[in-house]
Amino acid sequence: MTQLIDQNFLQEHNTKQESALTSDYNALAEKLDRSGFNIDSILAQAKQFAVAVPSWGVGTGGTRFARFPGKGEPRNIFEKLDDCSVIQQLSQATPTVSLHIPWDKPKDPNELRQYAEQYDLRFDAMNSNTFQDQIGQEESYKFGSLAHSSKAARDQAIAHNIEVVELGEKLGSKALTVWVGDGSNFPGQQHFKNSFTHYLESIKEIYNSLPDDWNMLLEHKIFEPAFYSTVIQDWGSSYLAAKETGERCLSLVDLGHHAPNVNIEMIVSRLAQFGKLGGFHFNDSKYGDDDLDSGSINPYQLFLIFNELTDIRSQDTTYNPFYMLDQSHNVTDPIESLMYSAAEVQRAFVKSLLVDREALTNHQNTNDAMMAQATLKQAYNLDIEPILQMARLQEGGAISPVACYRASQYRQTCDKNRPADPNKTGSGIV
Ligand code: AFD
Ligand code: MN
Ligand code: MN
Repeated sequence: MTQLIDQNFLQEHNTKQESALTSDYNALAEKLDRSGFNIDSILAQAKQFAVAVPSWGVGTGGTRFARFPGKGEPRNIFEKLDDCSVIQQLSQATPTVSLHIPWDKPKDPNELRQYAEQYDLRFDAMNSNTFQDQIGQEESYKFGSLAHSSKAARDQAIAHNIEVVELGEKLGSKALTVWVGDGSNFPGQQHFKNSFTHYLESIKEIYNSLPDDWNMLLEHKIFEPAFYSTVIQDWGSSYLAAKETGERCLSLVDLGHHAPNVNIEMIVSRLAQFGKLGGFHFNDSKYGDDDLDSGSINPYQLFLIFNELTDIRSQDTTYNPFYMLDQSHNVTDPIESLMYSAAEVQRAFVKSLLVDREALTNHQNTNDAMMAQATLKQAYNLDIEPILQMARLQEGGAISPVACYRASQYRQTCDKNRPADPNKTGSGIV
């Protein structure tokens, strides 16, 4: 396997921290043991945890006002995969990449697949893009795509999605994520029922072309780019569309795509109860944004979401939704943000394993509100960092990914080897 961070360098970096880690780990083992948890079984599950990296996340993002490019940014999908391989090598929690087409469209899919294989990277869900016009395209998406009032525009968007599925098959992907910007900016601009009907017809056509072992994931978003209404605005619309379309059509929950203060963990529970929770885009948000680093604003919410997922898995061990990060990094080095965020999601997952579920059920059944919430807090307040560090160490990653990455000078090397394209402007979002 090709590794871009020198293995000896990585080991040396780890060696300096290993004895401190061992003593922290043993102390935590003793503490967890007192509450009836075996640390090695938690460690084994932490090692299994995986979340996909979005290919679009390794470039520096931007806002509506400007983009301030970072140094040594990847200029094509191969360089993006190089960066993804570094994220995986150091964090050991991100073995897959989620591609966005046409941004990442390869000339030769086979070549791309082999390029990923040298790093032991695989491809997660494929993302189609009908929220932007592409050069040479006949119909414009200015007024929508899969839900457009014009059949020609809808057909073009359907054909694009089918092409993405065909490409994904060649790359070994097993899912298509569909997010559309369709919606309206003014009351009266669109007929709600008609545009939803068009959307349903379109996704059914895409669904019918899916291979048997694929899933289709519908991503809803409350607003933006449409500011009055969006066609798939909320989990209700998403559920209805998924239910209408077919068994392998599921809802995807992007943490940033809800109204402020919405109880996302309850949405998770509702969708799962009715067999329609297919996947996640992890990120965080404070106001109406949807792209901050996972766990950076509300880590308790992330924990509560995983608390639901672990509860669901305790009843159905085969349940395995798609996990992806979906963030835009404007002021940090994207590689650092993605490594850190993957670990934050993994942390929420590990803490959810440490909830005393029997006690929680008893408190719920006896209506002991104080002890029910305290049971969740008991797990949430634990410092489980030694488990994450040990998982990374034993899998060949870095005890401290960000520190190791900085010491490796990877970004500085990229800065030399990847001269920026002078024709690219500094404006616009990802
Ligand atoms: C935009 C959307 C959505 C989607 C992503 C990739 O808000 O989160 O997943 O683009 O298509 O950020
Ligand atoms: Mn998303
Ligand atoms: Mn988003």
